[in-house]
Amino acid sequence: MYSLELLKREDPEIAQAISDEMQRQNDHLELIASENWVSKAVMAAMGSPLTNKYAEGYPGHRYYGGCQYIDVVEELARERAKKLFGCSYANVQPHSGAQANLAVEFAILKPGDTLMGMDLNMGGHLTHGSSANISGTYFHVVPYGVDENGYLDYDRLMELAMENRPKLIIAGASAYARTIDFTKFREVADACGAVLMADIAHIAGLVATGLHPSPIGVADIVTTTTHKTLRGPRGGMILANEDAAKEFKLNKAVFPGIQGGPLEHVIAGKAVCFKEDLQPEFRTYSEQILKNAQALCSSLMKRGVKIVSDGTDNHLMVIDLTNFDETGKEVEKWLDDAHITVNKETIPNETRSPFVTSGLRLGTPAVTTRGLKEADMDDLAEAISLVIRNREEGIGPARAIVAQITAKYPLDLTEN
Ligand code: DSN
Repeated sequence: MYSLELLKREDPEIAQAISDEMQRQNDHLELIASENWVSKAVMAAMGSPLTNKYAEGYPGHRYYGGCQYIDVVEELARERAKKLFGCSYANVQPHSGAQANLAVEFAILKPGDTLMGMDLNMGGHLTHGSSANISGTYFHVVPYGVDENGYLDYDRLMELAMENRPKLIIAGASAYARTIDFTKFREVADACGAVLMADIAHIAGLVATGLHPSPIGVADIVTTTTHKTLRGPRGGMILANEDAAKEFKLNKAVFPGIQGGPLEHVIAGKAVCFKEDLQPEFRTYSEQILKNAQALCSSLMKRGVKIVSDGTDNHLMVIDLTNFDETGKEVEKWLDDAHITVNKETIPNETRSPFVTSGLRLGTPAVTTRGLKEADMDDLAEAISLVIRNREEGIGPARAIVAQITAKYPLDLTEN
């Protein structure tokens, strides 16, 4: 529902920046594992007059008048989310995954209580107990990690949990390429008496389509974002079964606990996205994400590029650059110059700072939405490997490969 022409007349500076960003998205190949492109229907819902409405509270229980149509929107979003994931409770109000996680932490923990989350350096997330985040400041954090092969170390997790008796364990990651065994987390949580939360922000689309085991019915509470593999608007969500939602007072933890007015235009976008995700085409799309990840990963390994844990089970992979004596920061910049967008990433037992790193994280959800297939992944791996092997000299030849791929798969980012 947006009109760039109108914006050009009203605010040419912002219109120009948006236009430049659209050009960048079209000219670059997007391999940031957490990014994607929404449909025009999702975009239309987000750019709608729903942004004008305050609706603190929940459907049927609002603190403002005039919410009858907003209630329809939020109820549809909740119902579709429950159907998509097979659970009986959904809170679609968290503004982001970070907000969803903070709400759960607020619901379960008191300041000083013990929280276990995956170490940020090993692939975890800021909100799982990083000292730079509120979760690592207000709570006592015991991080867990991966073994020498890059796989989650469930035995060590059990030992740490029994020693430290956390009140909350978070299962989930931002840069972990292997299947997460939620039942093992459940065993640990039961053994030490912790509440188990699964953060499926990265793998939600794979979970919804049955391509990754679901934590629903295993974890007590599940959080996610809606803009990664789910291909929806930027936002968060909390899922559970009704009993757990009541026991932990999850609605209250979101509002008024940590948020004010919900973003109903975004919630409308979530509803549209969940409807799309319930269609058979979304499963086909998700299968292609996995095929592309397998193809990209094996094409890189064939070219001598080291991958943490020697492969992937999901939509992402982490390159270990130590054998090329390069940093993630350098290679991210060179790849950007070659029109390939990635992000630097710490590797297990990282020796460099998170601003420098020894690795790169790559994911296939966005290029799969763009239409790329397995054969294109081989070309893409060649471009990436040219840059890793030849540094600045590899940028020109890599960019030529990217130009061929982007011309073959143009993006349609035009107005509706
Ligand atoms: N920034 C997201 C990611 O890239 O994984 C997580 O918050």
